[in-house]
Amino acid sequence: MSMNQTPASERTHISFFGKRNAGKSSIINAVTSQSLSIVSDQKGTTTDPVYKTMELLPLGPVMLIDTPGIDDEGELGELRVKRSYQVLNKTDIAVLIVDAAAGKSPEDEALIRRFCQKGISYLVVYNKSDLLSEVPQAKEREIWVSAHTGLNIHQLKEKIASLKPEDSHNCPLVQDLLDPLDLVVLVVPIDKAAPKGRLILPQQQTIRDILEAGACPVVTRDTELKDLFSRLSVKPRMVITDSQVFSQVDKDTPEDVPLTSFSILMARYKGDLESSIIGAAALDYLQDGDSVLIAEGCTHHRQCDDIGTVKIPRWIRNYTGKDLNFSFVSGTEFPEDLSPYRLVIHCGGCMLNPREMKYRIQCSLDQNVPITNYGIVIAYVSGILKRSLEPFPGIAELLSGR
Ligand SMILES: Nc1nc2c(ncn2[C@@H]2O[C@H](COP(=O)(O)OP(=O)(O)O)[C@@H](O)[C@H]2O)c(=O)[nH]1
Ligand SMILES: [Mg+2]
Repeated sequence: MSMNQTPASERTHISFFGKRNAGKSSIINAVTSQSLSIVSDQKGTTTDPVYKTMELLPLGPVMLIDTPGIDDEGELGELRVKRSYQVLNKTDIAVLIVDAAAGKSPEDEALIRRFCQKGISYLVVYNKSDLLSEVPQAKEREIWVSAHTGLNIHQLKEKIASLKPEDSHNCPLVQDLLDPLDLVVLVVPIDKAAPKGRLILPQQQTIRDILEAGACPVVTRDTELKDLFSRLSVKPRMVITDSQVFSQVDKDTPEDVPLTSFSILMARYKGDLESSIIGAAALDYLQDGDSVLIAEGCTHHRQCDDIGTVKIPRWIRNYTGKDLNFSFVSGTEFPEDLSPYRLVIHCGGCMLNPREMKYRIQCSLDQNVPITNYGIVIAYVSGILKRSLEPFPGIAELLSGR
């Protein structure tokens, strides 16, 4: 990912579904005016979801997702169908492509029911209209197009762009807690786990959000924090730290300065701060032999990896003193059946879009398995969760009595 691009997790995800050969790939190519997906009259040409970013006004930056057919057959085919259905979990807007001559199939109808159940805005696109002698009048949520002749492709773009995702998150990262010219100290350790030459996404986003509030970010490493405080002539509005150096930063930050972490801000931003606080409290009830699932949103993030597979299990074993079994999943895998687990600990999900993160949380809560995240766990086992929730009115009370 380039630093100059809107991160994938911030883009509206628009997915194209439909039977094999309905023309999903051709439509995406027509919409983006380029040949990105392979088009062919061979069924099952698109075998894995294909991702493409573009600007689609007035929606802004979007992620287009081309999926394999929903009617694929055989062992491999079923796997592809499953992948297509998994794409639903991150879809903000669904576009269902139907062969105009064939009409909607039972699979198409089933998909539309899924869109409705999941509260996903959708549009039905009848493609290959060039093969019809007469193009029917479009009903609501419908449009008749031809990827080949370009008929109504422009209108299709406009129609997609006018569909609003049903629930986009609207809690800001931090700017609602700041006044103009407030000084905000950000603590970013630069150790060997830090990526080379750049800051990680939650840090970039927080800096951007502070600037938007007209406040002033001061970024320092943990090793300079104490000296920084002795040089500042005004009291910072708050300190935001990387979770990994939480304990030290807690000691080095004067008691009257509010302290929180990037992970806690991200959890609030994605709407799962409350469930993850309640989830962390489940650590106190773990018993010998219990299984804990550690889930990571990406596969390539070395820093997360260390935390997830090594540090978190160690901290939890130390905190609970129990003999626990840890299982790990990463990337797009997330088990549908969570019943073997007593607790799910997820990464901050900076690479997942809010809808997918919400889906994973809902999946756990539906199965009565508490779910929390790395940053909250670290704060909890180091005994500073309460302090780090003070900047958020009404939230610290969730821990009262603890
Ligand atoms: N006549 C006609 N054929 C089309 C149109 N769009 C796609 N096709 C053809 O339908 C076949 C399947 O297209 P493709 O985009 O690969 O379908 P997908 O499997 O849904 O991705 C190809 O042979 C395309 O050339 C269209 O608008 N009109
Ligand atoms: Mg295709």
